[in-house]
Amino acid sequence: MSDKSLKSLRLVLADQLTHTVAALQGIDAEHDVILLAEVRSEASYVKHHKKKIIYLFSAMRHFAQELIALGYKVHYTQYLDDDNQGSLEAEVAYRLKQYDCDQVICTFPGEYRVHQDMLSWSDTLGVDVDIRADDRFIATIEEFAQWADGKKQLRMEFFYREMRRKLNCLIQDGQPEGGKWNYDADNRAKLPKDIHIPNNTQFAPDDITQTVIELVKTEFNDHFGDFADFHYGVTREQAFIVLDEFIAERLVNFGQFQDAMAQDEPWLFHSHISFYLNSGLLTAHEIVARIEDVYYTHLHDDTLPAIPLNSVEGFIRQVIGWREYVRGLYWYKMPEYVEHNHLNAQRALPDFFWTGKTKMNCLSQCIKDTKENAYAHHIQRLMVLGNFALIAGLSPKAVNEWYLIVYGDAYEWVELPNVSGMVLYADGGMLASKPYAASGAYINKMSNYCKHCEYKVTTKTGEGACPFNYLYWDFLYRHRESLANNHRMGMIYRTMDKMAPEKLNNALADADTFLIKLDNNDMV
Ligand code: FAD
Ligand code: DLZ
Ligand code: SF4
Repeated sequence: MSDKSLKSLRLVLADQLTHTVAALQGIDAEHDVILLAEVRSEASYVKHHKKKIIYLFSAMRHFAQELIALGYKVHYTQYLDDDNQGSLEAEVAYRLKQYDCDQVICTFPGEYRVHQDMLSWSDTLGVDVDIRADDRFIATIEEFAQWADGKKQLRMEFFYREMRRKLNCLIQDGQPEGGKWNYDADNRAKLPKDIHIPNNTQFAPDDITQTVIELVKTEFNDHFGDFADFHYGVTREQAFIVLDEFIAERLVNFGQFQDAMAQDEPWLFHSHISFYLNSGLLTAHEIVARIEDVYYTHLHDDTLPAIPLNSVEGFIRQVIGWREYVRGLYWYKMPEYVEHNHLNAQRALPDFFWTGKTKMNCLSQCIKDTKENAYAHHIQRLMVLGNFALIAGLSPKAVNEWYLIVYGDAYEWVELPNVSGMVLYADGGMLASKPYAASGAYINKMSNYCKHCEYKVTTKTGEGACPFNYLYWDFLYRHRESLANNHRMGMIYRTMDKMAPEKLNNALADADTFLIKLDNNDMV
């Protein structure tokens, strides 16, 4: 517990840029010192995408300026400061002495390794360290554990309903709005040819951001990703503009086209708020309140167009369902979760995940988007990149590291369950009820990628066949023992059993040849 008579050093991490974050609650503005630090250990423990570092450093610098303008005492350690101590612990130790503070107050971090570190600080620093719960999430870690304890199976859908009830969100007279909790079945449309896709919200970099771009060019040039055309918001005000433009221009179509993908269209009808939400510029509570308010305002005002419930419910489910569920699962299952490899996948990550140089157009598109923007939307991450990683048997450690590096919204609490649980089935079904494996037909149904591809999606084996087609059967064949008993996989194994043996053997042989090439990093 913190003692109010003491002078506190209040640590705010790069993903805690919220004015009301726990570490700042009850602050004594006259005496306490707020510390934000750009440190080598955090910026390089994996080689984060250049745009992720630009975004975070610039957002941190803007946040510090706002705090100073509000009258707080702030120590901001810039990356190139001569007395930069290089790690969070060393920074805290040094600034404690510099400002003669008697205690440290921080907010529960987003990564297990940082939390472990923090737990040791009171011993190493010799002062009281108060690690306060992060109340920006809807569910506490304890609430998730209570919900999960004793359950044979954890499923997002049931946890999500608890979150809806907790917030009384989209609920009328105790019943879910419209009579159903989940409208996902309405959210699988392909994009029509002539659909207008609104531009994504962009901001010109200001002086602070320009300075950080120069810093990243010199200090992080060997990291993955492009720095050209940085256009993300870096303040709370800008993050709200992004949210509001999403609500005004894209929410109406978010639901039906949530799973769609299109050539050279990285943004579609998604919200692009994950950078801001995960770093704290926006909070889940305020986003959900805003969306719900807009929904009911439009519903009750005949002069305004109605916003489809499948869009509103679908969006809210992502924010208070999936996001809270993966966070709960992460803390419930760590540290073992990081070690899971249920399908014993051992293959190294092919080089093309970094370069985008592959003949498979869907993958090259998704990697190009990722490299340019530190962003890809959900179905690209899940059904193209993730699906390939799953059916090609790529190692969970390698795949997790890649996802943590390449996305601007990636922190281990949210990245790891999505990758090891949702994509790779490495946790053996703790998060998802079955692997999301799919052949090229799914990608062709949900996108126009195949039209621009050297491979032919309708060819199953042999010359020019789409690799997703034979890798899919090879995956199912390899893992028959562990997957065939899953009742959601039964039908697909019955289909496999009805296949002409020659057809299956051709698929397995093509997969072998392909995987040898993949291991050699030959062009595939
Ligand atoms: P929208 O499609 O507009 O969705 C709105 C919000 O819902 C998102 O901003 C996000 O906060 C939340 N959300 C949606 N799906 C999920 C989910 N599965 N888990 C958690 N939150 C979700 N999201 C991250 O924030 N960080 C990650 O590191 C991350 N890694 C992922 C890795 C894989 C393999 C997969 C399949 C998904 C991952 N996601 C991750 C979830 C999702 O892809 C992103 O949240 C989303 O693409 C962000 O874009 P958006 O803001 O436009 O999202
Ligand atoms: C991701 C990141 C980066 C790139 N840099 C910093 C930094 O310089 N200072 C900081 O406080 N945090 C940084 N982070 C975020 C942390 O690595 C970590 O992911 C989160 O704080 C979650 O615990
Ligand atoms: Fe991807 Fe296959 Fe379609 Fe090519 S044909 S874009 S590899 S799914």
